[in-house]
Amino acid sequence: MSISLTRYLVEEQRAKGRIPSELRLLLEVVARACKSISHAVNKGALGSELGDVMGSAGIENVQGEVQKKLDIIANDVLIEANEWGGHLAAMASEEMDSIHVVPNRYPQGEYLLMFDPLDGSSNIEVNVSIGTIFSVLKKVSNNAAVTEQDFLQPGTQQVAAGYCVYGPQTTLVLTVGDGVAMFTLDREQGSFVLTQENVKVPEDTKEFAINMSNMRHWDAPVKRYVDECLAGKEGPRGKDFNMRWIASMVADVHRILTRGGIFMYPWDKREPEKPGKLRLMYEANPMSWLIEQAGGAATNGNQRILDLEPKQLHQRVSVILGSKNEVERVTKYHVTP
Ligand code: P6P
Repeated sequence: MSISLTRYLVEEQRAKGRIPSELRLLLEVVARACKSISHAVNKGALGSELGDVMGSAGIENVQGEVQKKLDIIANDVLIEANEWGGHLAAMASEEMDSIHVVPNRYPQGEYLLMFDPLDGSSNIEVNVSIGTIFSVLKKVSNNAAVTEQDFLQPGTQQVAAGYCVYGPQTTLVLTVGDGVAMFTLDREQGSFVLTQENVKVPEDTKEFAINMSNMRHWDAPVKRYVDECLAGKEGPRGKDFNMRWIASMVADVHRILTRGGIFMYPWDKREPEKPGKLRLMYEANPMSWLIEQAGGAATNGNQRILDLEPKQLHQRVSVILGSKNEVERVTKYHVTP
């Protein structure tokens, strides 16, 4: 008999005492919002009631990236779905400069929700998988007014993290600290059904993911690692490697959780003042926790991503994550060149 997301979360709450009911309710609301986003994404250019949803909204977000209409739709869906439930104090999003405090007309809860509402949006108009990434923290300060400071907690403090990938299937991938579970959307039932649990990332791999066009800008340790992969059987690794780069972190991470691999978006010389391209709070931290919960590893080249003390809500970070032995090798090249 199939197990729904609801039943999985009730078991995590009731049988294992892993999560309180407030967090279970929050995760159910996030999953429902992902279903709505999946519906909007699947309509693609047919989403005509919203005008050119596939195209640009002509607005730049805090990252300086031009927002696609679907980015904004996804952001609004998550905000509207989550603000009335009474389990959140505030939300933060890649698409919003500052935090969104739950309006006074609704009860405030103890959780903080962060998300990248539609990651990989450069793939929207070419019909390639994109996704929503989310991370949940608890508000730990006692001050009544929730501020950005409340969000600045290391990734080890997350109480739930996950993503929903909108691809050939819509799949929600989640951890509450009890391993990683995958739920596939059954469109006939309209519910997420458990299709894999205790997901494990193989410790070794022959597949790496990086944007090779940036090679001339990389630091020496990354260049050394990739050169060794490219040298294949005749080189120091003694085996051939395959390369993938979907330009959608959700899709690349989903592949790694499914069959192993290493994903790298390292610091490079193009914008040396930036530690990396990807954002720590709502991309790297949730993905790193998922990978670690599945037996993989995640560093910024020098240290564990989940241990990083955040200084700013939208701060960026260099990301190396996936199969444990490969991540350790790249990290070793950084630490002891
Ligand atoms: P590039 C998408 O914009 C994203 O944030 C990640 O999902 C993806 O891994 C990366 O950027 C792709 O970056 O420079 O290869 O387009």
